[in-house]
Amino acid sequence: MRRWRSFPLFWLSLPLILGMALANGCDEGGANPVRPVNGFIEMTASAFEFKPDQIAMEVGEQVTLKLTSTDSLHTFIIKELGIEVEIPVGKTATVDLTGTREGTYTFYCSVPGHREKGMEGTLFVTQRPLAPTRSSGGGVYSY
Ligand SMILES: [Cu+2]
Repeated sequence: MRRWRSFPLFWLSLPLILGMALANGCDEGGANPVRPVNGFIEMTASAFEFKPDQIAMEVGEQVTLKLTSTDSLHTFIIKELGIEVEIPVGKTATVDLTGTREGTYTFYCSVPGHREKGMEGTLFVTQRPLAPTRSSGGGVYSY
């Protein structure tokens, strides 16, 4: 009988526990990079963040990044890839990421002070996963 008395307490605390877990999940939402949908990734720039700030694609994938600013002039820079575009308010700036090589690239806004306040993010370019079907013995690709 005593066991049953403590039972409701458990159920009462359950939403609390779940709620905390969910809140945590939201905080870490940025940890899951956004992937292209139909070849596009849409991103907004505002003072002082990119949304999403983590994006991912595969080598050889055709990806166009669509950038819009919600407040003032921002830029989108990836030094290693020679990408430098301005994002004026009211216009969509596009960046062609097709053919980007495997790697992890940092992008940022070059308007003075913006990067320092957090306007940066990461582009992950990964190899395509190997096809599950293997034609010959070893199971490892040889070139
Ligand atoms: Cu900016």
